[in-house]
Amino acid sequence: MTSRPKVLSIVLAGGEGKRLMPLTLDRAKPAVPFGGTMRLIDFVLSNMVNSGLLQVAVLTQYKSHSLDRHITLTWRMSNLIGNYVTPVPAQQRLGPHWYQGSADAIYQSMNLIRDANPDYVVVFGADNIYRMDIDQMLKAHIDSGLGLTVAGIRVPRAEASAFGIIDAAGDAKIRQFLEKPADPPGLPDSPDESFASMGNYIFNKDALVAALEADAADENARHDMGGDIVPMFVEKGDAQVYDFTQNEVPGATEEDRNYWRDVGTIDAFFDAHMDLVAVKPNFNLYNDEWPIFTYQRQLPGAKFTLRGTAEDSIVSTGSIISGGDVDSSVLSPQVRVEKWSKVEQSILMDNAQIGRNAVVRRAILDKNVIVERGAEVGVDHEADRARGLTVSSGGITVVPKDFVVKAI
Ligand code: ADQ
Repeated sequence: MTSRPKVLSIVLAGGEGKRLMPLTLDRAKPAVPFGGTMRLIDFVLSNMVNSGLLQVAVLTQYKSHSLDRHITLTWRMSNLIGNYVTPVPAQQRLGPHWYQGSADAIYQSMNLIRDANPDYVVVFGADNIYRMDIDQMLKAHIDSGLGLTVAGIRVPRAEASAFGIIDAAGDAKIRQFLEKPADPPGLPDSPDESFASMGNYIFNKDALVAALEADAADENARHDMGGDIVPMFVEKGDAQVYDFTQNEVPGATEEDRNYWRDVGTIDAFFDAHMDLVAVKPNFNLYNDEWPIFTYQRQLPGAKFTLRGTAEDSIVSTGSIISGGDVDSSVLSPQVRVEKWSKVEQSILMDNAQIGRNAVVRRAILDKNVIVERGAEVGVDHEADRARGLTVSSGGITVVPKDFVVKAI
């Protein structure tokens, strides 16, 4: 029997998520709630655990309190057999600064790599919605004999400037890598698409350590994984791409096979929720062959009274729909929707309270928001802005945590 290679997984969870404001006002982006009961980081951690990668370090930094609490409550597994998911806060160990970029975050946590002494290091981002069997990518990495494998996916060229763009000239070897180019090149067989990095990497341990040390010594570097470390491997001809369309996850449907979304903006975050509530969802949360794990509080089931309805929606535990109508929406636990109110195409996070005769349309309500009797959100964008609410370029109104929307 060949022995299993030793793998340390690192999740980069220090992103600020400025473009998700105000949802990231007082929480790190990976801690932003998603899909009613989950948080963004649950997707990568579920993928790791389902892939059999059980030694995971989560590097946190920015406003990490709720992220640390979530990881500790949800993800602290038994350490009896030496496996663990552990949050590692910014340590300020090597110099006066917090992590400067994602590469610096790993460099400053080098002791973790030294202690674990793995053959391979899996480094994944924490902000994306997808299912992936990472073991298949690891096998492709080991077979290649190269120092780095980057997961890649085709994206519309119009959106590609937000990503690292890969030129693999037809085979797997990466010829060129451009981090967030202003004018991303299209693909030879599909000019309106570009091949993007998913921000997920597998390294040979020694090659990663050498690259991080070279990067740390370079005063002009941004100390960024996509901006500095990946190009270093590409220049040496030591990087390949793993095409995500090769990845097979059990229980995937025709609709959600190889689904991957970056939810870095309010509009993308909103659209990914709408993908969940379609009758044939583009992303199927109900695939229990590859479960997405999260923390669940003990709450009674959702209750519908006084002819309250919900159609094409997710309604989480502890919620009460008392006479209102909910359509194409995602409701977190303990939401209340009162008589004669309407909630359409919206995301209501924990404990949102919708009063009688209120209307909530194409809106995201953060935790504990109260929409008072007769008040409206998302109906008149000028009125929304006048209250100090954010309206995205796609026309989604965002109400920050604890805000009270009064009737005008
Ligand atoms: P971005 O997501 O824009 O692009 P970045 O902001 O560095 O890159 O975030 C990557 C991951 O690292 C996220 O999970 C984030 O939370 C985390 N992170 C950022 N700074 C950190 C820090 N200082 N400490 C710890 N964690 C940190 C990246 C790649 C692109 C790729 C896209 C895909 O750089 O090449 O196309 O991801 O979404």
